[in-house]
Amino acid sequence: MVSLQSKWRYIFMFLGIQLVVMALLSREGYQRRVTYFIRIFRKSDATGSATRNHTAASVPASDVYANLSGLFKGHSHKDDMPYCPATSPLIGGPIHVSFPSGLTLAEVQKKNPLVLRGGRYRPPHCEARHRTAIVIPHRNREHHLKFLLYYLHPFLQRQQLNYGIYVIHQAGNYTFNRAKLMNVGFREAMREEDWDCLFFHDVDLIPEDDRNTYICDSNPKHAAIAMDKFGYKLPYKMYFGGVSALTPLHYLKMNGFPNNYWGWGGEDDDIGVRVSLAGMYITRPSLKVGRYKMIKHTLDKGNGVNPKRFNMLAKTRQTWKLDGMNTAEYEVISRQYLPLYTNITVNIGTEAGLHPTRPEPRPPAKNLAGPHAAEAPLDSAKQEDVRSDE
Ligand code: BGN
Repeated sequence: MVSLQSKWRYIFMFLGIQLVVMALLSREGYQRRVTYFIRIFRKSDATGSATRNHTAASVPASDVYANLSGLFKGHSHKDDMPYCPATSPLIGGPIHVSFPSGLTLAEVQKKNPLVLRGGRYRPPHCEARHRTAIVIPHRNREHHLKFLLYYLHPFLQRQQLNYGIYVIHQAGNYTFNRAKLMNVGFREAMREEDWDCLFFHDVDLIPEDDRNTYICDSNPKHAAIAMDKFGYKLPYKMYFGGVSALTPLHYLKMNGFPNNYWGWGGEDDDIGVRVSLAGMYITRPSLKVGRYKMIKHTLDKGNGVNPKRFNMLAKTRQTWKLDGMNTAEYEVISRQYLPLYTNITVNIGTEAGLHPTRPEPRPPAKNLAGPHAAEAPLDSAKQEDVRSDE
C-alpha cells in the first residue's frame, strides 16, 4: 500500500520533472535542435511527396519564366536567320503552376517584352519551324484568361514557336457555344495568317510541362490527356476535351466542329467522333507530359448542361457533313489587337439562327469555308478596333 504521503511525493516529483523538461524546451538552443529534427522529418516527407507528384516528371518543376531572360537582350528578328533547332534548347520539362492573387495583365505584359500586338511572337534568334495559332473560346472568364496568358506566353516561347493567341469572345447572354466559337476562331485566325497548326484551348487549363509541344501531328492531337481534376489520367478512352490540335487540313476534312451544341457537354465527344468519321485517328502525348492544371470554378451562368447532347451525339454520323465549318454563321462585332492577344468579339446567334427576330435573313456570302457560311457583315479590316492597352 502506498501511503498518502508518498503518493504526494510522487505527484510533486512528476510535476517537477515536467517543469524541468518545459524549461529545457523553452531554451533557445533546445528549440533550435527540436525544429531541426522536425524539419528533417518534414523534408524526407516532402521529398517523398514530391517524388510521388513527379513520378511523371522526374525533374523538379521550374518557374516558367526561368530560362527566358537571355532572349530579351539584343533581339531583332532578321529575315535570313537559320531555322531553330528541331528540339528547342529552352525546354525545361515540368512547370510550377500556382495562381497568385493580385496578378495583373500589365505584369504579364511586362514579363513578355517580345510579344507583339495581338499576342504574336517569333523567336528572336532563329526562324521558327512551326506556326501555331491558339484559339480560346471565352466569355466572362477574364480572371482565368489572365493566368492562362501568364503561363502560355513563356511556355510557347520556350518551344521557339511562331505563334498568335486568339480569344473568341461570345457576345450577349445567350447560352455558351464552345464548338461554334472554335469554328469562328479557325476562320478568323486563318484569315490573318497561314497557320500550320491550331490549338483549341479551354481558358481554364494550364499546361504543366513544356515538353508537351504545341505543334501538330499527322493526325488530330488531343493534348490535355492528363488533367489534375481527373487524377492525371484520361477520364475515358474517347475523351477529346480541353485542348486539341489540328492542322487546317484536318479541320476542313472533318468539316470543323459542330455549331449546334449550346451549353455544357457533348461537343468534344462529337468532335472526337468526327475525327474518326473523317478517316483520321486521335494522337496523344504521353501521360508524363500531357499534364494540365485546371483553375477551379463553378459551372458558368449561361453554360448550363445541354440536355440534348445524348440525342445529338447519337446522330453525329448523319449530321457531321451537314453542320460544321460549312454552315458556321456569325458576325464579327470587333477585332482588337491587344498587347497579349487578339480579341474577337462575335455574335453567334442562338439555336434559332443568327437573327432570330429578323423576318428576312440575309443571303449568305462566299467565304473560306464554303458556299453556305455567311461572311461577317462588316469587313474585319474596316472594323479593326486597335487598342494599345486594356
Ligand atoms: C463527358 C461529357 C464531355 C465532358 C467530359 C468531361 C457528355 C456527353 C454524354 C454522352 N460528355 O461526360 O463533354 O468534356 O464528360 O467532363 O456529357
